[in-house]
Amino acid sequence: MESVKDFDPEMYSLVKQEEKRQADKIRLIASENYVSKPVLETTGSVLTNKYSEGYAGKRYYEGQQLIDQIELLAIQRAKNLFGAEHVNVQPYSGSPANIAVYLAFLNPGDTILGMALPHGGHLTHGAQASISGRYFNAQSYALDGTTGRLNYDSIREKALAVKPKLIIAGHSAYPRILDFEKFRLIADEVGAILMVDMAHFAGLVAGGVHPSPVPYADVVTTTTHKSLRGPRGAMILCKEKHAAAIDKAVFPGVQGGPHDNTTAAIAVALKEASTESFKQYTKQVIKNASVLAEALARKGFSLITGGTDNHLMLVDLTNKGLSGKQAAKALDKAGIVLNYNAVPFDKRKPFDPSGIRMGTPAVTSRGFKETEMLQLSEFIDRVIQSPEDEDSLAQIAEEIFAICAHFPAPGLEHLGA
Ligand code: DSN
Repeated sequence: MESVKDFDPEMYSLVKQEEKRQADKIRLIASENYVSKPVLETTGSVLTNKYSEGYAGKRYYEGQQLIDQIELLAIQRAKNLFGAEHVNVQPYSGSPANIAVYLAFLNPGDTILGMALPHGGHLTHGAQASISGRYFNAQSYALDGTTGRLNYDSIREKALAVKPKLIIAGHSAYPRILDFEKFRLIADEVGAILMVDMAHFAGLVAGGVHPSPVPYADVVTTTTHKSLRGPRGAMILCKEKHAAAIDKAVFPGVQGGPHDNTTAAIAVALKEASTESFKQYTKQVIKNASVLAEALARKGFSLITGGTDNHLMLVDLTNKGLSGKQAAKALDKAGIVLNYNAVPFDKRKPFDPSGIRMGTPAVTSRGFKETEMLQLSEFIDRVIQSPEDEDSLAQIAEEIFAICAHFPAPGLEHLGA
Protein backbone atom coordinates (compact mmCIF):
# COMPACT_ATOMS: atom_id res chain seq x y z
CA MET A 1 0.00 0.00 0.00
CA GLU A 2 2.93 2.34 -0.73
CA SER A 3 0.85 4.64 -2.94
CA VAL A 4 -1.81 5.00 -0.26
CA LYS A 5 0.93 5.72 2.25
CA ASP A 6 2.19 8.57 0.04
CA PHE A 7 -1.16 10.05 -0.89
CA ASP A 8 -3.32 9.44 2.16
CA PRO A 9 -1.22 8.69 5.24
CA GLU A 10 -4.27 9.04 7.48
CA MET A 11 -6.13 6.21 5.74
CA TYR A 12 -2.92 4.20 5.38
CA SER A 13 -2.43 4.35 9.10
CA LEU A 14 -6.00 3.23 9.82
CA VAL A 15 -5.75 0.25 7.45
CA LYS A 16 -2.38 -0.76 8.89
CA GLN A 17 -3.78 -0.57 12.41
CA GLU A 18 -6.67 -2.79 11.35
CA GLU A 19 -4.20 -5.28 9.84
CA LYS A 20 -2.44 -5.38 13.16
CA ARG A 21 -5.67 -5.78 15.10
CA GLN A 22 -6.61 -8.75 12.90
CA ALA A 23 -3.14 -10.24 13.36
CA ASP A 24 -2.80 -9.72 17.11
CA LYS A 25 -6.23 -10.74 18.38
CA ILE A 26 -8.19 -13.95 18.44
CA ARG A 27 -11.13 -13.38 16.12
CA LEU A 28 -14.13 -15.50 17.05
CA ILE A 29 -16.92 -13.70 15.21
CA ALA A 30 -18.63 -16.69 13.61
CA SER A 31 -19.27 -14.91 10.31
CA GLU A 32 -15.71 -13.63 9.80
CA ASN A 33 -12.59 -15.17 8.31
CA TYR A 34 -9.21 -14.33 6.76
CA VAL A 35 -9.09 -14.40 2.96
CA SER A 36 -5.94 -15.58 1.24
CA LYS A 37 -3.55 -13.25 -0.51
CA PRO A 38 -4.82 -14.29 -3.99
CA VAL A 39 -8.39 -13.43 -2.95
CA LEU A 40 -7.24 -10.14 -1.41
CA GLU A 41 -5.23 -9.18 -4.51
CA THR A 42 -8.07 -10.01 -6.89
CA THR A 43 -10.50 -7.97 -4.80
CA GLY A 44 -8.15 -5.00 -5.11
CA SER A 45 -7.61 -5.40 -8.87
CA VAL A 46 -8.50 -3.13 -11.79
CA LEU A 47 -11.75 -5.02 -12.21
CA THR A 48 -13.17 -2.46 -9.80
CA ASN A 49 -13.03 0.00 -12.74
CA LYS A 50 -15.55 -1.84 -14.91
CA TYR A 51 -19.32 -1.59 -15.37
CA SER A 52 -21.10 -4.65 -16.71
CA GLU A 53 -24.86 -4.52 -16.12
CA GLY A 54 -26.49 -7.62 -17.55
CA TYR A 55 -25.16 -11.14 -17.96
CA ALA A 56 -22.48 -12.75 -20.12
CA GLY A 57 -23.32 -12.21 -23.79
CA LYS A 58 -26.14 -9.76 -22.92
CA ARG A 59 -24.55 -6.68 -21.38
CA TYR A 60 -25.60 -3.05 -21.51
CA TYR A 61 -22.00 -1.79 -21.82
CA GLU A 62 -19.21 -2.72 -24.23
CA GLY A 63 -15.75 -3.92 -23.27
CA GLN A 64 -16.92 -7.16 -21.66
CA GLN A 65 -14.53 -9.54 -23.47
CA LEU A 66 -12.80 -10.46 -20.23
CA ILE A 67 -15.57 -9.74 -17.72
CA ASP A 68 -17.80 -12.33 -19.41
CA GLN A 69 -15.05 -14.93 -19.08
CA ILE A 70 -14.49 -13.99 -15.44
CA GLU A 71 -18.16 -14.26 -14.53
CA LEU A 72 -18.61 -17.53 -16.45
CA LEU A 73 -15.57 -18.99 -14.68
CA ALA A 74 -17.00 -18.06 -11.28
CA ILE A 75 -20.37 -19.58 -12.22
CA GLN A 76 -18.80 -22.80 -13.51
CA ARG A 77 -16.67 -23.22 -10.40
CA ALA A 78 -19.68 -22.66 -8.13
CA LYS A 79 -21.75 -25.18 -10.13
CA ASN A 80 -18.99 -27.78 -9.90
CA LEU A 81 -18.30 -27.22 -6.22
CA PHE A 82 -21.91 -27.32 -5.05
CA GLY A 83 -23.49 -29.45 -7.78
CA ALA A 84 -25.94 -26.66 -8.62
CA GLU A 85 -27.94 -26.46 -11.85
CA HIS A 86 -27.79 -22.67 -12.05
CA VAL A 87 -25.75 -20.03 -10.19
CA ASN A 88 -25.94 -16.24 -10.07
CA VAL A 89 -22.74 -14.70 -8.66
CA GLN A 90 -23.80 -11.06 -8.81
CA PRO A 91 -25.54 -10.32 -5.47
CA TYR A 92 -23.61 -7.73 -3.52
CA SER A 93 -24.06 -9.59 -0.26
CA GLY A 94 -26.39 -11.91 1.64
CA SER A 95 -29.23 -9.47 2.29
CA PRO A 96 -29.64 -8.38 -1.35
CA ALA A 97 -29.42 -12.05 -2.38
CA ASN A 98 -32.31 -12.94 -0.07
CA ILE A 99 -34.35 -9.93 -1.19
CA ALA A 100 -33.79 -10.95 -4.83
CA VAL A 101 -35.19 -14.42 -4.07
CA TYR A 102 -38.31 -12.84 -2.56
CA LEU A 103 -38.69 -10.62 -5.61
CA ALA A 104 -38.39 -13.68 -7.85
CA PHE A 105 -41.11 -15.70 -6.12
CA LEU A 106 -43.36 -13.39 -4.10
CA ASN A 107 -45.71 -10.45 -4.29
CA PRO A 108 -46.02 -7.90 -1.48
CA GLY A 109 -48.23 -9.30 1.27
CA ASP A 110 -47.43 -12.96 0.55
CA THR A 111 -46.66 -15.18 3.51
CA ILE A 112 -43.11 -16.29 4.30
CA LEU A 113 -42.03 -18.58 7.12
CA GLY A 114 -38.52 -18.33 8.57
CA MET A 115 -36.60 -18.87 11.77
CA ALA A 116 -37.32 -16.15 14.34
CA LEU A 117 -34.49 -13.61 14.63
CA PRO A 118 -34.10 -14.00 18.44
CA HIS A 119 -33.83 -17.76 17.91
CA GLY A 120 -31.00 -17.57 15.40
CA GLY A 121 -32.66 -16.49 12.14
CA HIS A 122 -31.38 -13.59 10.02
CA LEU A 123 -32.89 -10.11 9.72
CA THR A 124 -33.90 -10.85 6.14
CA HIS A 125 -35.77 -14.01 7.16
CA GLY A 126 -38.81 -11.90 8.09
CA ALA A 127 -37.72 -9.67 11.00
CA GLN A 128 -40.05 -6.69 11.38
CA ALA A 129 -37.19 -4.18 11.12
CA SER A 130 -36.25 -5.56 7.70
CA ILE A 131 -37.92 -5.11 4.33
CA SER A 132 -38.66 -8.85 4.54
CA GLY A 133 -40.92 -8.24 7.55
CA ARG A 134 -42.41 -4.98 6.22
CA TYR A 135 -43.41 -6.06 2.72
CA PHE A 136 -44.46 -9.63 3.42
CA ASN A 137 -46.66 -11.39 5.93
CA ALA A 138 -43.68 -12.73 7.86
CA GLN A 139 -44.35 -15.70 10.10
CA SER A 140 -41.69 -17.42 12.13
CA TYR A 141 -40.85 -20.72 13.75
CA ALA A 142 -39.04 -20.92 17.07
CA LEU A 143 -36.71 -23.33 18.77
CA ASP A 144 -37.98 -25.93 21.19
CA GLY A 145 -38.04 -24.47 24.72
CA THR A 146 -36.56 -27.62 26.26
CA THR A 147 -33.92 -28.76 23.78
CA GLY A 148 -33.03 -25.41 22.19
CA ARG A 149 -33.24 -27.25 18.86
CA LEU A 150 -35.54 -27.03 15.87
CA ASN A 151 -38.66 -29.11 16.27
CA TYR A 152 -39.75 -30.22 12.80
CA ASP A 153 -43.21 -31.29 13.97
CA SER A 154 -43.95 -27.80 15.20
CA ILE A 155 -42.45 -26.21 12.07
CA ARG A 156 -44.79 -28.43 10.04
CA GLU A 157 -47.78 -27.43 12.19
CA LYS A 158 -46.92 -23.77 11.77
CA ALA A 159 -46.55 -24.21 8.00
CA LEU A 160 -49.92 -25.99 7.78
CA ALA A 161 -51.50 -23.16 9.79
CA VAL A 162 -50.04 -20.15 7.94
CA LYS A 163 -49.64 -21.71 4.44
CA PRO A 164 -46.46 -19.86 3.43
CA LYS A 165 -45.61 -19.31 -0.20
CA LEU A 166 -41.94 -19.58 0.73
CA ILE A 167 -40.18 -21.32 3.61
CA ILE A 168 -36.70 -20.24 4.70
CA ALA A 169 -34.28 -22.66 6.33
CA GLY A 170 -31.00 -21.23 7.53
CA HIS A 171 -29.61 -19.18 10.36
CA SER A 172 -26.96 -16.88 11.75
CA ALA A 173 -26.69 -18.43 15.18
CA TYR A 174 -27.83 -22.05 15.36
CA PRO A 175 -25.14 -24.53 16.41
CA ARG A 176 -26.71 -27.63 14.86
CA ILE A 177 -27.12 -29.16 11.41
CA LEU A 178 -30.43 -28.57 9.66
CA ASP A 179 -32.49 -31.45 8.29
CA PHE A 180 -33.02 -30.28 4.72
CA GLU A 181 -35.03 -33.34 3.78
CA LYS A 182 -37.58 -32.58 6.51
CA PHE A 183 -37.81 -28.98 5.35
CA ARG A 184 -38.39 -30.25 1.78
CA LEU A 185 -41.22 -32.52 2.92
CA ILE A 186 -42.87 -29.67 4.82
CA ALA A 187 -42.52 -27.33 1.83
CA ASP A 188 -44.01 -29.96 -0.49
CA GLU A 189 -46.91 -30.62 1.85
CA VAL A 190 -47.92 -26.94 1.87
CA GLY A 191 -46.88 -26.20 -1.73
CA ALA A 192 -44.16 -23.72 -0.73
CA ILE A 193 -40.89 -22.78 -2.37
CA LEU A 194 -37.98 -23.91 -0.17
CA MET A 195 -35.15 -21.42 0.20
CA VAL A 196 -32.06 -22.34 2.20
CA ASP A 197 -29.76 -19.56 3.38
CA MET A 198 -26.47 -21.40 3.85
CA ALA A 199 -24.35 -18.28 4.37
CA HIS A 200 -22.88 -19.47 7.65
CA PHE A 201 -22.06 -23.03 6.65
CA ALA A 202 -21.38 -22.77 2.89
CA GLY A 203 -17.69 -23.50 3.43
CA LEU A 204 -18.54 -26.57 5.45
CA VAL A 205 -20.81 -27.78 2.63
CA ALA A 206 -18.03 -27.13 0.11
CA GLY A 207 -15.59 -29.08 2.25
CA GLY A 208 -17.97 -32.03 2.52
CA VAL A 209 -18.28 -31.85 6.31
CA HIS A 210 -21.89 -30.61 6.37
CA PRO A 211 -24.90 -31.92 4.42
CA SER A 212 -25.67 -29.96 1.27
CA PRO A 213 -29.03 -28.23 0.90
CA VAL A 214 -28.63 -28.02 -2.89
CA PRO A 215 -30.42 -31.29 -3.77
CA TYR A 216 -33.41 -30.36 -1.58
CA ALA A 217 -33.95 -26.64 -1.98
CA ASP A 218 -35.51 -24.77 -4.88
CA VAL A 219 -33.05 -22.01 -4.20
CA VAL A 220 -30.00 -21.60 -1.98
CA THR A 221 -28.48 -18.27 -1.05
CA THR A 222 -25.07 -17.77 0.47
CA THR A 223 -22.58 -15.10 1.26
CA THR A 224 -19.08 -15.86 0.08
CA HIS A 225 -17.04 -14.42 2.95
CA LYS A 226 -17.88 -16.52 5.98
CA SER A 227 -16.79 -20.17 6.25
CA LEU A 228 -16.37 -20.19 2.44
CA ARG A 229 -13.46 -17.73 2.92
CA GLY A 230 -13.97 -15.57 -0.13
CA PRO A 231 -14.47 -11.84 -0.62
CA ARG A 232 -17.54 -10.05 0.68
CA GLY A 233 -20.21 -11.04 -1.79
CA ALA A 234 -22.97 -13.57 -2.36
CA MET A 235 -24.36 -16.17 -4.72
CA ILE A 236 -27.75 -17.66 -5.49
CA LEU A 237 -27.85 -21.33 -6.49
CA CYS A 238 -31.09 -22.71 -7.91
CA LYS A 239 -32.80 -25.29 -10.05
CA GLU A 240 -32.66 -24.56 -13.79
CA LYS A 241 -36.42 -23.96 -13.90
CA HIS A 242 -35.96 -20.92 -11.61
CA ALA A 243 -32.89 -19.55 -13.40
CA ALA A 244 -34.62 -16.86 -15.46
CA ALA A 245 -36.69 -15.59 -12.50
CA ILE A 246 -33.63 -15.42 -10.23
CA ASP A 247 -31.42 -13.68 -12.78
CA LYS A 248 -34.12 -11.12 -13.56
CA ALA A 249 -34.68 -10.48 -9.85
CA VAL A 250 -30.96 -9.83 -9.18
CA PHE A 251 -30.60 -7.60 -12.24
CA PRO A 252 -32.52 -5.42 -12.96
CA GLY A 253 -34.79 -6.26 -10.02
CA VAL A 254 -32.61 -5.41 -7.05
CA GLN A 255 -29.22 -4.36 -8.37
CA GLY A 256 -27.43 -2.51 -11.14
CA GLY A 257 -23.90 -3.37 -12.18
CA PRO A 258 -22.19 -6.32 -10.49
CA HIS A 259 -18.91 -5.75 -8.65
CA ASP A 260 -16.61 -7.52 -11.10
CA ASN A 261 -13.61 -7.44 -8.76
CA THR A 262 -15.69 -9.34 -6.23
CA THR A 263 -16.92 -11.80 -8.88
CA ALA A 264 -13.32 -12.59 -9.82
CA ALA A 265 -12.27 -12.95 -6.20
CA ILE A 266 -15.23 -15.30 -5.63
CA ALA A 267 -13.91 -17.42 -8.52
CA VAL A 268 -10.47 -17.55 -6.88
CA ALA A 269 -11.99 -18.48 -3.51
CA LEU A 270 -14.06 -21.23 -5.18
CA LYS A 271 -10.89 -22.65 -6.71
CA GLU A 272 -9.34 -22.69 -3.23
CA ALA A 273 -12.47 -24.29 -1.78
CA SER A 274 -12.14 -27.17 -4.27
CA THR A 275 -8.76 -28.22 -2.91
CA GLU A 276 -7.88 -31.01 -0.51
CA SER A 277 -6.37 -28.49 1.89
CA PHE A 278 -9.69 -26.65 2.11
CA LYS A 279 -11.42 -29.95 2.97
CA GLN A 280 -8.90 -30.44 5.78
CA TYR A 281 -9.51 -26.85 6.88
CA THR A 282 -13.27 -27.41 7.19
CA LYS A 283 -12.74 -30.62 9.16
CA GLN A 284 -10.55 -28.69 11.57
CA VAL A 285 -13.12 -25.86 11.83
CA ILE A 286 -15.64 -28.37 13.17
CA LYS A 287 -13.11 -30.16 15.39
CA ASN A 288 -12.00 -26.83 16.87
CA ALA A 289 -15.59 -25.76 17.56
CA SER A 290 -16.38 -29.01 19.28
CA VAL A 291 -13.20 -28.96 21.41
CA LEU A 292 -13.88 -25.35 22.47
CA ALA A 293 -17.54 -26.11 23.22
CA GLU A 294 -16.67 -29.14 25.35
CA ALA A 295 -13.94 -27.27 27.22
CA LEU A 296 -16.30 -24.38 27.98
CA ALA A 297 -19.03 -26.77 29.11
CA ARG A 298 -16.54 -28.39 31.52
CA LYS A 299 -15.97 -24.93 33.00
CA GLY A 300 -19.66 -24.49 33.71
CA PHE A 301 -20.59 -22.45 30.65
CA SER A 302 -24.14 -23.04 29.46
CA LEU A 303 -24.13 -23.83 25.76
CA ILE A 304 -27.39 -23.58 23.83
CA THR A 305 -28.28 -27.15 22.74
CA GLY A 306 -25.38 -28.36 24.92
CA GLY A 307 -22.75 -28.08 22.19
CA THR A 308 -22.24 -27.73 18.45
CA ASP A 309 -22.25 -29.73 15.22
CA ASN A 310 -20.94 -26.90 13.08
CA HIS A 311 -18.56 -23.95 13.29
CA LEU A 312 -20.37 -21.91 15.94
CA MET A 313 -21.61 -21.97 19.47
CA LEU A 314 -23.95 -19.83 21.50
CA VAL A 315 -23.31 -19.39 25.21
CA ASP A 316 -25.90 -18.21 27.72
CA LEU A 317 -24.03 -16.27 30.43
CA THR A 318 -26.94 -15.91 32.84
CA ASN A 319 -25.39 -18.38 35.32
CA LYS A 320 -22.10 -16.44 35.18
CA GLY A 321 -23.77 -13.27 36.42
CA LEU A 322 -22.94 -10.94 33.55
CA SER A 323 -24.61 -9.94 30.30
CA GLY A 324 -23.43 -10.81 26.81
CA LYS A 325 -22.44 -7.21 26.18
CA GLN A 326 -20.37 -6.93 29.38
CA ALA A 327 -18.65 -10.18 28.47
CA ALA A 328 -17.99 -9.21 24.85
CA LYS A 329 -16.49 -5.86 25.90
CA ALA A 330 -14.23 -7.45 28.52
CA LEU A 331 -13.16 -10.19 26.10
CA ASP A 332 -12.30 -7.58 23.46
CA LYS A 333 -10.02 -5.82 25.93
CA ALA A 334 -8.34 -9.17 26.55
CA GLY A 335 -7.76 -9.73 22.82
CA ILE A 336 -10.70 -12.05 22.09
CA VAL A 337 -13.17 -10.58 19.62
CA LEU A 338 -16.71 -11.91 19.37
CA ASN A 339 -20.26 -10.59 19.43
CA TYR A 340 -22.95 -10.47 22.07
CA ASN A 341 -26.01 -12.36 20.95
CA ALA A 342 -29.57 -13.05 22.04
CA VAL A 343 -30.20 -16.58 23.25
CA PRO A 344 -33.51 -18.36 22.58
CA PHE A 345 -36.29 -17.03 24.86
CA ASP A 346 -33.92 -14.29 26.05
CA LYS A 347 -35.37 -12.13 28.82
CA ARG A 348 -32.90 -9.34 28.09
CA LYS A 349 -33.07 -6.77 25.28
CA PRO A 350 -31.31 -7.39 21.91
CA PHE A 351 -28.83 -4.55 22.52
CA ASP A 352 -27.71 -6.11 25.81
CA PRO A 353 -28.69 -9.77 25.56
CA SER A 354 -27.75 -12.77 27.70
CA GLY A 355 -25.39 -14.53 25.36
CA ILE A 356 -22.27 -14.47 23.27
CA ARG A 357 -21.71 -16.18 19.92
CA MET A 358 -18.38 -17.56 18.82
CA GLY A 359 -17.14 -19.43 15.80
CA THR A 360 -13.94 -21.06 14.61
CA PRO A 361 -13.57 -20.28 10.86
CA ALA A 362 -11.07 -17.41 11.33
CA VAL A 363 -8.87 -18.96 14.01
CA THR A 364 -8.72 -22.20 12.05
CA SER A 365 -7.57 -20.29 8.96
CA ARG A 366 -4.56 -19.08 10.94
CA GLY A 367 -3.73 -22.63 12.04
CA PHE A 368 -5.22 -22.95 15.52
CA LYS A 369 -5.86 -26.55 16.49
CA GLU A 370 -7.10 -28.42 19.57
CA THR A 371 -4.25 -27.21 21.83
CA GLU A 372 -5.00 -23.58 21.10
CA MET A 373 -8.73 -24.19 21.59
CA LEU A 374 -8.06 -25.49 25.10
CA GLN A 375 -5.86 -22.46 25.84
CA LEU A 376 -8.61 -20.24 24.49
CA SER A 377 -11.19 -21.78 26.83
CA GLU A 378 -8.87 -20.95 29.76
CA PHE A 379 -8.56 -17.34 28.60
CA ILE A 380 -12.32 -16.98 28.17
CA ASP A 381 -12.91 -18.42 31.63
CA ARG A 382 -10.39 -16.05 33.21
CA VAL A 383 -12.02 -13.03 31.56
CA ILE A 384 -15.54 -14.05 32.56
CA GLN A 385 -14.42 -14.59 36.15
CA SER A 386 -12.92 -11.08 36.43
CA PRO A 387 -14.39 -8.94 33.66
CA GLU A 388 -13.55 -5.69 35.42
CA ASP A 389 -9.98 -6.48 36.41
CA GLU A 390 -8.15 -4.28 33.91
CA ASP A 391 -4.72 -5.62 34.89
CA SER A 392 -5.80 -9.19 34.34
CA LEU A 393 -7.41 -8.30 30.96
CA ALA A 394 -4.20 -6.57 29.86
CA GLN A 395 -2.13 -9.57 30.96
CA ILE A 396 -4.36 -11.95 28.96
CA ALA A 397 -4.11 -9.65 25.92
CA GLU A 398 -0.31 -9.95 26.12
CA GLU A 399 -0.45 -13.73 26.35
CA ILE A 400 -2.80 -13.83 23.36
CA PHE A 401 -0.54 -11.51 21.40
CA ALA A 402 2.35 -13.92 22.00
CA ILE A 403 0.32 -16.92 20.80
CA CYS A 404 -0.99 -15.10 17.72
CA ALA A 405 2.57 -14.21 16.70
CA HIS A 406 3.17 -17.92 16.07
CA PHE A 407 0.15 -18.22 13.77
CA PRO A 408 0.51 -15.71 10.91
CA ALA A 409 -2.94 -14.99 9.54
CA PRO A 410 -3.61 -15.59 5.81
CA GLY A 411 -3.24 -12.37 3.87
CA LEU A 412 -1.23 -10.88 6.75
CA GLU A 413 1.86 -13.09 6.56
CA HIS A 414 4.05 -9.98 6.36
CA LEU A 415 3.13 -9.33 10.01
CA GLY A 416 4.22 -12.84 11.07
CA ALA A 417 6.36 -13.87 14.02
N1 DSN B 1 -24.26 -10.49 10.06
C1 DSN B 1 -23.97 -11.88 9.76
C2 DSN B 1 -23.56 -12.64 10.98
O1 DSN B 1 -22.76 -12.12 11.73
O2 DSN B 1 -23.98 -13.75 11.19
C3 DSN B 1 -25.09 -12.54 9.08
O3 DSN B 1 -25.30 -11.93 7.87
